[in-house]
Parts: sequence; structure tokens; C-alpha cells
Amino acid sequence: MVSGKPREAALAYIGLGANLGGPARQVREALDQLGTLPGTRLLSRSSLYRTEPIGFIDQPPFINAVARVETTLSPQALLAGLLDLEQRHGRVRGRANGPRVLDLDLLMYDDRVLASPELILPHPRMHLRAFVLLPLVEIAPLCVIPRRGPARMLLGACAGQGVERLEGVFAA
Ligand code: PH2
Ligand code: MG
Ligand code: MG
Repeated sequence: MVSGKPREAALAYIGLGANLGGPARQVREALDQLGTLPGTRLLSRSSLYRTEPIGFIDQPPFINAVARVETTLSPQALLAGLLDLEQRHGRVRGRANGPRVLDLDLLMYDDRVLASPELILPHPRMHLRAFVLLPLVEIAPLCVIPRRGPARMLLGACAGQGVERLEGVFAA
């Protein structure tokens, strides 16, 4: 066998975001589809959050969520699977930080630190964004972001970013 012993499962966190095309439905469907990626199981998912746009602000509010998965995929293969899901939702790449039907960001992969042209781990801006940190802390209260620190403490610097948790099955 060329590949040696089977790869052990890793824990990864994925940030989901959408602000076009029925954003809550896009995010809910994508949460369900994460478990259809090869070797990948959805372990937990946050509530949905309605969030004010960060970066380019003249666009509709976002729906955001964070999921934790267990996967035997490499970080690169997981990222490829996420980009494929985005495409299946009809994502067309427009302006940076602009509106989108679905954005799936690989936030963390175990405690891997990586900077390659295709993939940076942890996600380079996650520690600055309440729309990532709040749902992350909901499902992983003690989460420590490699090289950045405890997610719960980093939230302190994100005061003023509009983030509203949506409750219940029929929310949003
Ligand atoms: N994604 C961006 C830029 N700005 N703002 C919010 N509220 N939510 C997002 O998911 C988001 C954003 C680029 O990926
Ligand atoms: Mg993003
Ligand atoms: Mg993205």
C-alpha cells in the first residue's frame, strides 16, 4: 500500500456565510451537506446568526454559522470539497468581501498552522470577526485559536459588530 497507515480523523471548524438567494436556507442546506463530503461527519453546528456586513458594508445582512466536523480528508482535500459545495449552490465569485449565495471557510484544522498560496490556517481574519467567534464559542466555549488565543477573549475586541442570534427551527 502506497499511502501507509490510514489517516486518523482530524477535527475541523468551518465558517458558513450567505447573504443572497435565501441565505438561511443556503446555510442550513450546506450544514447538512458537510456530512456528505467523503470521510467527513458533522459533529455539531451553531445556531444561525444574522450579522451586519463587515468589510464592504453596502450589501444585505448575512446569515452566519459555524460547524465542527470530524474528517479523514487532508486540509487541502477538505477545502476542495468546500469549494465544490459553494459551486453547487451557484456561487459566482464577484468582488472581494461582496455578496454571495454561500461562503464556506475552513477556519481551523486541528491545531495546524499553515501558510500556503491556497490555504492559510487558522483562517487569517477569523479572530477579528464576531460573526465567526460568537457561533464558534457557542459550540466550543473553550476553543483556543492557534497563535491567536482563546476565542472567548478575542470576542472582546469585536464589540460593536452587529451580530444577532436567531432562535428556533423557524428562525430567519
Ligand atoms: N464574509 C465576508 C466579508 N464580510 N460579513 C459578515 N457579516 N458575514 C460574512 O460571512 C462576511 C462578511 C467575506 O467572506
Ligand atoms: Mg469568508
Ligand atoms: Mg471564503
